[in-house]
Amino acid sequence: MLRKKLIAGNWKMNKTVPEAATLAQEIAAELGRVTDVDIVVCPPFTALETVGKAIEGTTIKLGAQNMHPEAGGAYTGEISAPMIRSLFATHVILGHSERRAYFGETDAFINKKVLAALTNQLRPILCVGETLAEREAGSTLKVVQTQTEGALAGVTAEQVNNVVVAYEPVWAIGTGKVATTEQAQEVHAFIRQLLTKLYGETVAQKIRILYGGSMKPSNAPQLLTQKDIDGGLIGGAALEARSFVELVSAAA
Ligand code: 3PY
Repeated sequence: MLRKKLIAGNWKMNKTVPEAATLAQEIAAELGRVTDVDIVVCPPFTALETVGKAIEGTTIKLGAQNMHPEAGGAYTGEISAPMIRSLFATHVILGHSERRAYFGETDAFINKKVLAALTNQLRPILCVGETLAEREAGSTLKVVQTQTEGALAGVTAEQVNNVVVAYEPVWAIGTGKVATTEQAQEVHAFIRQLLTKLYGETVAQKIRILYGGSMKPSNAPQLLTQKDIDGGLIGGAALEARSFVELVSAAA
């Protein structure tokens, strides 16, 4: 089964609106006609509309970095799926380890968001991954299983086609450390096996599983040749057009 590679940029809490516009224009100029790799950019909420305009008419898709599960109401500071959809975004990153660690997000809460995103025609990029302590304790696969099953509870086989999973070992995020190709492929293969158990072979073979955690032009080519690595969720290297373009080339 040939899965089209996907490269998604997670800009995190970076870029003012003018800075985001500049980066988006540069990316659109270089990558706006690419069709052999799917490309998603996920700026901060404040820049969604501006970036959306900069990539309008190109093949590049827009994603948010988070959302609240409710459609609206008294949730000061939060943003809902319909709000994100109204800006023509198609994707939303959910369950990033920074949200889990700094904002106490649980698998149950992430599950609500996944279900709400799907109901609102947003494709979740669901992040899972273990901490260094969990890896050293030998519980990587168990942690990834609990997070994946927890986040996907109640998601049907038909809906899961719209989910992208991102394996992001927490110890490789913002640390410059990257999982070896073997470490990454082992977990990706495990996630696909788990998806096979949950949804059957045909569905699981179609789901894209991205690697995230210090992926950059120097390590991407090797990671992207692995059987179950279908692209990348990119942090730092997505903040500069040149490196993002190189990552997309590595995936082509
Ligand atoms: C990173 O590469 O640092 C990420 O967290 C991507 O989401």
